[in-house]
Amino acid sequence: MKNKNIIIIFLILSFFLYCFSLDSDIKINSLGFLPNAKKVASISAPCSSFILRDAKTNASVFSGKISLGLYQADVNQNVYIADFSSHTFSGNYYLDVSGVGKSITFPISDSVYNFAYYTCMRAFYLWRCGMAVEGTHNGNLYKHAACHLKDGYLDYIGGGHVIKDGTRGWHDAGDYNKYVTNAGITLGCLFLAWEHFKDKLEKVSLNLPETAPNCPDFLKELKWEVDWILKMQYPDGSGKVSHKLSAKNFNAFVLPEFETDDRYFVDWSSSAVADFVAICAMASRIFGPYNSNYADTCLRAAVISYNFLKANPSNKDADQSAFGTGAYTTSDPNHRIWAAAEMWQTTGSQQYLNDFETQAQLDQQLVSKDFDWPNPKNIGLITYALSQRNGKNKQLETKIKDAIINCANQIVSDCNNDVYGRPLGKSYYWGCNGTVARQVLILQAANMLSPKADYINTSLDAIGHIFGRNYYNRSYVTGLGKDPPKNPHDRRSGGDNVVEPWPGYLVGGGHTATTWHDEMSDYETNEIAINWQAALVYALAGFIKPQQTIIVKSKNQYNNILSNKYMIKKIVNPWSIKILPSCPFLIYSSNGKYMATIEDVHSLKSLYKIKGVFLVIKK
Ligand SMILES: [Ca+2]
Ligand SMILES: [Zn+2]
Repeated sequence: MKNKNIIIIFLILSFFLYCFSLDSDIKINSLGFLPNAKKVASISAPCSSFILRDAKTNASVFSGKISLGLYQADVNQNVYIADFSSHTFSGNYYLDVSGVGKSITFPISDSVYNFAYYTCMRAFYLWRCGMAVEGTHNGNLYKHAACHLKDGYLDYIGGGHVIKDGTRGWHDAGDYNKYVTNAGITLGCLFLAWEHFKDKLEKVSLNLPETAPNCPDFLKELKWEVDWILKMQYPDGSGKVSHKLSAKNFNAFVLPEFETDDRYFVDWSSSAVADFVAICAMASRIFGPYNSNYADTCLRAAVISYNFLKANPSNKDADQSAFGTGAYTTSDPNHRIWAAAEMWQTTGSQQYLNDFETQAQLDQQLVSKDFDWPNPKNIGLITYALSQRNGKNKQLETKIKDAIINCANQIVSDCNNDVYGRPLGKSYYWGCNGTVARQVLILQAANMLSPKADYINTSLDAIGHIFGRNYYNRSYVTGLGKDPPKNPHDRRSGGDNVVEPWPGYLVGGGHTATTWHDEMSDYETNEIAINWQAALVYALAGFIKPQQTIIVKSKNQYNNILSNKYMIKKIVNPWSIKILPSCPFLIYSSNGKYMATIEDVHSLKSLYKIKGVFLVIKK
């Protein structure tokens, strides 16, 4: 009897082990695939063929042979690639790999990246400093009260123990401080996302509080950070820019309103001044159509600091000796060249073009494949290469365009040589997941200069790697995709009472291919940060499929909409309600009650009976 029980227990355990191992070797982008794009999975177990099955009916819809396994030393694995790119029909599917098992179920659809984009962009809102924020994800409510309202003291930049307004902005990372040279590349990436994908982004509602009237939601969120950046310029009119606004030391894992140490404007650095110029110049041209006063304010500030930079040509680091928080120290040439490029693009003024071209001609490397906050130069080079303005030195223009394209070709090649489709190849270090996403800037820029399917497919490989086609078979983004990080190094997640971490945040990743630790204390591999997040938002922004929204106020309008195959969207603050991961555009009643997904068209007719304003999306 006893033996029999043991055998039964053994069989049950074996069954669970079998179930657990079902998908563990089939690594795939868990967000899914666009119908006409490349679709591959990496399988870390011997196999020779696979079947793509409909998730509902289990019917075979496609089958294929699997390529010979490739050994890759950094993961110490033989990995096999299943390619089902030629299956282009929308639906929900799984891979059935003989001898290995079944993959997770994943969608093929035009809208697979919509919700990830929405959530990752909303993550910036949830990072806001200086106001209360709240949002719901997977049924969990995340919130904190207004924080750091005393930002900050002037002691270290002259002015004594007196407060000057330095509120707003985003918390930088897992900590709550605010650093200009990291805000630089962050806003640079996000402004480029706007300039490259404005047609899509301007249609997406992010359900934000009204903190920037007349601005589309994407810019509304960016303005919260630019508002803060503007306050980092010294009040003395010199054009100097404080390097950071920070407490003296990192603090405990509590919600931000409970972090009450005094925070200070820190000494200026020339790289902070240059990033300030670049950001304010971009802000001026991008906010111009929506808020001309703000655009003027940004440009005036940029000119003052640009003149200061010109008058002070040497690199100057900030004196941070009183501070133990993030240093973000870097030498300034890569920042100065970016500042000149954005000043020219915004104003068209010859002096800035001369400054940019003089520096670019002296530059030995130009486009870098691997770049982050210490080197925002690529953003300036992309701005220059794609600029429609006249007057460029043709020879230099060609050289820079070629450098972007050559760099993109190298990224494509590195990606195709990696068994997990990692465009950064075998390069691992602090924050490298952010760089994996950031390479999409170069790929998309190359695609605008010289369109090629490889650039798009490699961009999608970057997204695929981040969302599950990797050694871990896990998403690197909290709250999204398969088996996402549970314990990011994030003071809000560690300081609240919700088990699941704050949603939509990319973690930094391992310093080798196999040393990521999903532990809160591991800031080296499991922190979150605005610069990585911005790169991910850029990467996703190119692949969303937004729908036009209309506010419905009459029965006639509603009937018209039904006949034209529009779909209804939410009404009041959908963020306060559970949102289904597969679909960002949901239907709510005016009291905030969830009604249906947009795909549930049959329910539309009954909905109008409920009082309230409906948003409607064109199919
Ligand atoms: Ca928590
Ligand atoms: Zn704060």
